Amino acid sequence: MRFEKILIANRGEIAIRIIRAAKELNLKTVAIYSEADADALHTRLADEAVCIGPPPARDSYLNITRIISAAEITGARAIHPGYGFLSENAEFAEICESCGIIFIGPKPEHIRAMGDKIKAKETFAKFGAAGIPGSDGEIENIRDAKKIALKIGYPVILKAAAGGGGKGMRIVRDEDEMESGFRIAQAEAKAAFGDPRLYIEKYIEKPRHIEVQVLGDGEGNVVALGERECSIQRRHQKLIEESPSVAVDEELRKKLMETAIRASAGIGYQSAGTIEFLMDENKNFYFMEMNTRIQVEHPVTEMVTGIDILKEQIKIALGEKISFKQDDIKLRGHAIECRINAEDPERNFAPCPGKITFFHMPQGIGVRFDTHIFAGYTIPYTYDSLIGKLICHGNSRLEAIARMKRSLEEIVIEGITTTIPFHLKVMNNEKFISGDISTKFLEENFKLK
Ligand code: MV4
Repeated sequence: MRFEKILIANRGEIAIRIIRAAKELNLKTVAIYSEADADALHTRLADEAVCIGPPPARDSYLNITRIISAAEITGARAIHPGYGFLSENAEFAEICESCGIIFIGPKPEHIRAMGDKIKAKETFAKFGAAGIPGSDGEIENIRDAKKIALKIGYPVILKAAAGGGGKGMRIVRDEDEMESGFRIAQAEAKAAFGDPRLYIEKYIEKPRHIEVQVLGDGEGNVVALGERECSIQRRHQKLIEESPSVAVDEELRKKLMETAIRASAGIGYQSAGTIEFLMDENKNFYFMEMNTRIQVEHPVTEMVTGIDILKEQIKIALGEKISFKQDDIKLRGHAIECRINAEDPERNFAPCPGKITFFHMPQGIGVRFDTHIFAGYTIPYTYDSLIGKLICHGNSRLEAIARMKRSLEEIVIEGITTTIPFHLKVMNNEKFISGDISTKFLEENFKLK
């Protein structure tokens, strides 16, 4: 590959993950950082680092003008946005393009199309990835909502077209609840996204969240890297993910991957992406959303496929073909990820930023810890509380769980409170061990709100 330089428009563990991939591809790296991150590891690991502003994200990691300036000053030809921040901002992707900078991610029109959940559902249905039964498109008023709900049967769920992540969502259990439910969901959607449009679906009571990782080259070639089970969530924040899912057998996996490939190839998707499905208790699966970014939980897929998703994503953006075929992909063993947050699980997961006085890394066979922390590092209160991702691989799910348990016991983080004790409880939970999980798992077994 030609000599190139890329700028990483992010911070924390994902910035480091991107720097590592870039280095292995012989690319030079430019970190950007806010004043709160002057001592952060990503600024030290990159070849160059540019301070782009004060701590608030809108003045730094979300400030498009400053980020583009940093790329121009340092001569970076490409920008990787990571996850969060500007990663799903179609306008940012367009501005990069118009400045002659490669946006390492999907085409702007795909980011935009998938950001509109009604449009995404419509598009995917056209390619044979059926969504959950409900309204065809927007519902404009309470009368129409009631009419559709009667047809599909209660309970139903109202969702924001611009939504995702649970905002502007309302479960409606009978006709009496529709009026208030509709008004609240609409108001929330308008406040959160500036877009009040809603759609309606049959509510699935105890679904699993199953997602398929894809890589596309933009010319209709798409590979699927198996599925991830992400049902263990609290307030729409994933806490534990694994691959493969215990609920998916060979036959179902084939169907899920075929569906994901057909739809992403159909739209000509380029880059790494994730197709989210909801699966009901009878193992019917429905398309829910497409995430047009590299995701936090991508390492579990890397561990079972042996494929470096970040490197593939960067290579695709720089115009290379995907270096393997669908038939080359072999899933080996089982991987689990625990997100370690600087939060107090005993106090409703309240953030606990502060100084890390001592740190010991978990090690040994099958253990990976993606983190930006080190002894002496102070976690700023300005950003989210993810401080590391512990990923354990084993030949079987039970071996991966045993490895996760011993790694959670091995790791030492002193000076702050973390979610490590919570993860140990889950790893020792009988239902988790047997694979009896759903998006209701934490509510039902841990009395969390
Ligand atoms: C649903 C659902 C049940 N039925 N849709 C939550 C976030 C948003 N992306 C979609 N979500 C859901 N949509 C229907 N028709 C249940 C959820 C849901 C959920 C989904 C995935 C993971 C965790 C969840 C927790 C609560 C609700």
